[in-house]
Amino acid sequence: MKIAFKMKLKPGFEAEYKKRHDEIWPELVTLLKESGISDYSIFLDEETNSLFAVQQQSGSSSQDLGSTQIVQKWWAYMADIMETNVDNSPKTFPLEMVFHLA
Ligand code: RM4
Repeated sequence: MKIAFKMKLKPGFEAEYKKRHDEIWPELVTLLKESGISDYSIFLDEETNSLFAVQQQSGSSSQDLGSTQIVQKWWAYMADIMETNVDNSPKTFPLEMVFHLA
Protein backbone atom coordinates (compact mmCIF):
# COMPACT_ATOMS: atom_id res chain seq x y z
CA MET A 1 0.00 0.00 0.00
CA LYS A 2 1.31 3.47 -0.89
CA ILE A 3 1.27 6.00 1.94
CA ALA A 4 2.50 9.59 2.29
CA PHE A 5 3.16 11.87 5.19
CA LYS A 6 4.75 15.22 6.00
CA MET A 7 7.58 16.03 8.40
CA LYS A 8 9.28 19.33 9.08
CA LEU A 9 12.88 20.40 8.52
CA LYS A 10 14.39 23.20 10.61
CA PRO A 11 15.19 26.18 8.33
CA GLY A 12 18.64 26.21 6.75
CA PHE A 13 19.38 22.49 7.08
CA GLU A 14 18.50 21.26 3.57
CA ALA A 15 22.10 20.40 2.66
CA GLU A 16 22.74 18.66 5.97
CA TYR A 17 19.47 16.70 5.73
CA LYS A 18 20.34 15.52 2.22
CA LYS A 19 23.95 14.67 3.25
CA ARG A 20 22.80 12.57 6.17
CA HIS A 21 20.33 10.69 3.94
CA ASP A 22 22.92 10.23 1.21
CA GLU A 23 24.92 8.54 4.00
CA ILE A 24 21.97 6.67 5.51
CA TRP A 25 23.09 3.88 7.85
CA PRO A 26 23.10 0.47 6.12
CA GLU A 27 21.48 -1.14 9.16
CA LEU A 28 18.58 1.32 8.90
CA VAL A 29 18.16 0.48 5.21
CA THR A 30 18.11 -3.21 6.09
CA LEU A 31 15.53 -2.66 8.83
CA LEU A 32 13.28 -0.60 6.56
CA LYS A 33 13.41 -3.19 3.79
CA GLU A 34 12.90 -6.11 6.20
CA SER A 35 9.91 -4.20 7.63
CA GLY A 36 8.31 -4.13 4.18
CA ILE A 37 9.14 -0.55 3.24
CA SER A 38 10.13 0.11 -0.40
CA ASP A 39 10.11 2.83 -3.03
CA TYR A 40 10.62 5.34 -0.20
CA SER A 41 11.24 8.94 -1.27
CA ILE A 42 11.36 12.18 0.68
CA PHE A 43 10.93 15.53 -1.06
CA LEU A 44 11.50 19.00 0.40
CA ASP A 45 9.17 21.94 -0.12
CA GLU A 46 11.68 24.78 0.28
CA GLU A 47 8.87 27.30 0.67
CA THR A 48 7.55 25.73 3.89
CA ASN A 49 10.45 23.43 4.92
CA SER A 50 7.94 20.60 4.77
CA LEU A 51 9.36 17.18 4.04
CA PHE A 52 7.00 15.10 1.92
CA ALA A 53 7.56 11.36 2.29
CA VAL A 54 5.99 8.68 0.11
CA GLN A 55 6.57 4.98 0.46
CA GLN A 56 5.22 1.54 -0.32
CA GLN A 57 4.50 -0.43 2.82
CA SER A 58 3.49 -4.06 3.13
CA GLY A 59 3.07 -3.85 6.88
CA SER A 60 3.77 -0.90 9.15
CA SER A 61 5.02 2.53 8.12
CA SER A 62 8.61 3.68 8.60
CA GLN A 63 7.14 5.94 11.29
CA ASP A 64 5.89 2.94 13.28
CA LEU A 65 9.41 1.54 13.84
CA GLY A 66 10.23 3.69 16.86
CA SER A 67 10.36 0.70 19.19
CA THR A 68 13.58 -0.49 17.50
CA GLN A 69 17.00 0.58 18.76
CA ILE A 70 18.26 1.59 15.34
CA VAL A 71 15.32 3.91 14.62
CA GLN A 72 15.59 5.44 18.10
CA LYS A 73 19.31 6.13 17.39
CA TRP A 74 18.50 7.54 13.94
CA TRP A 75 15.73 9.79 15.25
CA ALA A 76 18.03 11.08 18.02
CA TYR A 77 20.73 11.73 15.37
CA MET A 78 18.26 13.65 13.19
CA ALA A 79 16.54 15.55 16.02
CA ASP A 80 18.82 18.61 15.84
CA ILE A 81 17.62 19.50 12.33
CA MET A 82 13.98 18.38 12.38
CA GLU A 83 10.86 19.29 14.32
CA THR A 84 10.36 16.40 16.72
CA ASN A 85 8.17 15.10 19.50
CA VAL A 86 9.57 14.75 23.02
CA ASP A 87 10.76 11.21 22.19
CA ASN A 88 12.81 12.55 19.22
CA SER A 89 10.38 11.04 16.71
CA PRO A 90 9.84 13.45 13.84
CA LYS A 91 6.54 15.29 13.98
CA THR A 92 4.62 13.34 11.33
CA PHE A 93 1.42 14.39 9.58
CA PRO A 94 -0.39 11.70 7.53
CA LEU A 95 -1.52 12.77 4.06
CA GLU A 96 -4.63 11.52 2.28
CA MET A 97 -4.29 10.15 -1.24
CA VAL A 98 -6.64 12.10 -3.47
CA PHE A 99 -5.42 10.85 -6.85
CA HIS A 100 -3.38 7.89 -8.12
CA LEU A 101 -2.58 6.87 -11.68
CA ALA A 102 -1.35 3.26 -11.67
C1 RM4 B 1 13.71 10.68 8.00
C2 RM4 B 1 12.92 10.31 9.26
C3 RM4 B 1 12.13 9.05 9.01
C4 RM4 B 1 13.06 7.95 8.51
C5 RM4 B 1 13.87 8.42 7.31
C6 RM4 B 1 14.85 7.36 6.86
O1 RM4 B 1 14.47 11.84 8.22
O2 RM4 B 1 13.82 10.12 10.33
O3 RM4 B 1 11.47 8.63 10.21
O4 RM4 B 1 12.26 6.83 8.13
O5 RM4 B 1 14.59 9.60 7.67
